[in-house]
Amino acid sequence: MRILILGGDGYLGWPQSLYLSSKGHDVTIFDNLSRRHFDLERGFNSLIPIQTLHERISVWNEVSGRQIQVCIGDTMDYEALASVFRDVLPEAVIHFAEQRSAPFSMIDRKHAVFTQTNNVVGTLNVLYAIKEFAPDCHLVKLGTMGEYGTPNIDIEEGFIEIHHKGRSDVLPYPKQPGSFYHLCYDDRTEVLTCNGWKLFKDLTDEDEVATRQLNDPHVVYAKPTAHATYLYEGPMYCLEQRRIDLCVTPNHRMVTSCKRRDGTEAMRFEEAKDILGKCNRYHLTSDWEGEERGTFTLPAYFSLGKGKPPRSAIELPMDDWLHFLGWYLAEGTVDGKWHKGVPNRICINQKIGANSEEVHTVFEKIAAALGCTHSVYLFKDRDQESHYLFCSQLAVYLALLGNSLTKHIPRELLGLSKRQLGILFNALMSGDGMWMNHDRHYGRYYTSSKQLADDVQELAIKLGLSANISYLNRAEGTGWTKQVEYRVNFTKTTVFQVNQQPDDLNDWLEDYAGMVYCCEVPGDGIILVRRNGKPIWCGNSKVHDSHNIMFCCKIWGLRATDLNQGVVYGVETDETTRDARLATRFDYDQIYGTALNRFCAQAAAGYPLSVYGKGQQTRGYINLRDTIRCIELAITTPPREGEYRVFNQFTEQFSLIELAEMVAEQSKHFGLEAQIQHLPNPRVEAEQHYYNASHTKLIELGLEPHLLNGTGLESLIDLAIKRREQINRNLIMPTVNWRMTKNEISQTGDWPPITFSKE
Ligand code: NAD
Ligand code: USQ
Repeated sequence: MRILILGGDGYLGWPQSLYLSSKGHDVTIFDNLSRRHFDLERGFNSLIPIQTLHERISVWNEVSGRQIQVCIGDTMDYEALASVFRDVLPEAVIHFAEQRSAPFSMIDRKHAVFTQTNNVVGTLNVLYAIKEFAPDCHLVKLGTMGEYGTPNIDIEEGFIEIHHKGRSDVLPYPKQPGSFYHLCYDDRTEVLTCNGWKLFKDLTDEDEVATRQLNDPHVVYAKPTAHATYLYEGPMYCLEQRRIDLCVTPNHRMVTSCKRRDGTEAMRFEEAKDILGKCNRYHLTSDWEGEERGTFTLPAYFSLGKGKPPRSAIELPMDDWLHFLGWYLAEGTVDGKWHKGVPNRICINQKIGANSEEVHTVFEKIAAALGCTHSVYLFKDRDQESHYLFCSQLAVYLALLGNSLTKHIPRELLGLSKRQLGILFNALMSGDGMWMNHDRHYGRYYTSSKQLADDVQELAIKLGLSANISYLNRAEGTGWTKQVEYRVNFTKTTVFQVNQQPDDLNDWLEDYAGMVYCCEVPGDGIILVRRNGKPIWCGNSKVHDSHNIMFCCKIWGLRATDLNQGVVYGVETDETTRDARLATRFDYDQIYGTALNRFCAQAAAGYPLSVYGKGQQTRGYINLRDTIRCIELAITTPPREGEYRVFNQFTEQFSLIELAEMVAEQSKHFGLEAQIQHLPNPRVEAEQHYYNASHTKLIELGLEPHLLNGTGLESLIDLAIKRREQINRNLIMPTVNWRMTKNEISQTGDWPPITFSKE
């Protein structure tokens, strides 16, 4: 059989290539060598030295007499992929070519975006290449048991039978996409971007959208990895309440909140149609870090007046500037003797009273920094005072921030730290706001400018408040009072419960025909959307490889096997042991090392075994030898045309603590006293949970599992002991924390240096 192995230079892909070549198949490897590149860039290494890909291939040819073809290329590069498909015309494609490390994807936004783009777009290209050049070939895709998470029910093998209202069906477990982009918002929904609120249809490639994670409330802007726009005709789930307004497709992923026993709230995903008519709770607030900046630069100014020298840019202390700007945006105007349309006076009128001293001080500070005049005029009869600054450079800049109908906060200031945004917000509130209850941060901000209302809402959200916008159309007024008035209402309320009365429900299904939109973002796939001025954190269309593969089988009649594989351990196969130069990788580091390989290396090197948290996390495990056999079983019994099938590829399940205890026990045979150390868990995951996953289909096809008995484990520990001098202790400690949006893969030697007794 002609077999194309994507990612054939990796931990699994290499032994798979050797195995299938030894069985007489014509194997071609396609790999971009990105895994090796990561090692070179970061100073990481496989504990067992691995040869270059070309060296490996020639050694294989030497020991077996068989030829493996190689093509260096990237699945993201469709031309390269198309060319290998054209040359090979594969009958089976085995797809290992993904960024597969969970800690790697959690380093920061860049790594998360890379992972999703590489994996999702790469797989889409593979699907298109199959359709275009080899529509009859069988795609075997390496997925992961992790896709199922840890639900509180048995995990079935890909599909689950659902009985609902007297009817039943077998549906994908646990998701059921109907198209590439099937979870979307209507055409009136906006999304918060780094350039402000935008309708989905107006999003450009430059826009980053506001995201957060289920367990991390920090707002982070991220570039969508995909945009979705399509025509939709069918029911929409609508929810309308004082604080929430949504209209989404019924299978949209909503983010609801539920109370834990200890009174804290946990966010979770639920499909819109499943929450219809229920009293759901929603998490409204988030957190923000932003950037502290010491100064604001007032741009240089070139006067049109005769003989006046240009004035260079002026640095103003940022805190003073924000204080002043808040007052200006709320109450200020620019005017004065206009020379050729140039204003030269900034004015604030306000009632004499509690704020007088504050305004005086802030004007004095800005006047001193600019070297201009500040004068105050008191209208004693009206209880009013006017503050004036005479400075064309400042007046021209402020004029650019709009008039009463168009005023706005300069975009770059909305990226400042929470503390500095607080200064701006308080000044705005002192000018045009009203506190109903200051302690509870319950208040309102009034403005005639729609943009300023949007900006103040964003400010409030970044300060951890929930905020929505309502407006009053004073059509019956005259002059300026005829204007629309926007009101930003905010509170500290974090969680909001929608109460449902049987005769007055807040949500319903409504027929819809029109465009629906969404975008895909890294991480948990949560974005901040707004409809009718009411923002809410909500799920996005998180359509991944499996969904795309299933969809392509349906629409194009492709045949595919999705292998949801557990954690793989071990390094030896009958082929890799034929020559030391044919070895596959053995990763023990914090990024690519998986638990059991790490524990064996740690035991060999005299480190404590690094169990994250309680250690009751249970996963499915499989020996490397079984992995390659399972894939052979899959390709020799291909699915029929249009069939998408799923196998759960693991042979045993263990909790981490069980694994660590097994390694500690086996290590005793080598005279080692391995200690188990419970480290604070760097990941966000259930540490104690129900886990019962089905895995019978591969056994039915003839798999005879190599179980993790004493000898298998012993040989792994033995191998690690033989190489323990090469273990780099700086690579072991985990430094990627799921709760943080920026992590360093720092090489830390927090653990004591190893001392080996001379044998
Ligand atoms: P690996 O990182 O060792 O190998 C992946 C290979 O793919 C590397 O050689 C890399 O250079 C290549 N690659 C990555 N992106 C590519 C791209 N865009 N174009 C071309 N080549 C690319 O990983 P692995 O452990 O061999 O895992 C392979 C697959 O098996 C992954 O999809 C992973 O999710 C899955 N899997 C692995 C395990 C495990 O424990 N190792 C468990 C379950 C599932
Ligand atoms: N863990 C520890 N200590 C360690 C390393 C990990 O306690 O030193 C814990 C983790 O917190 C997690 C469990 O061990 O609970 C498994 O972690 P892992 O790093 O061994 O494996 P994982 O991140 O799940 O990923 C690996 C592969 C990935 C594949 C997945 C299959 O890297 O490509 O998708 O196994 S599965 O876990 O079934 O989803």
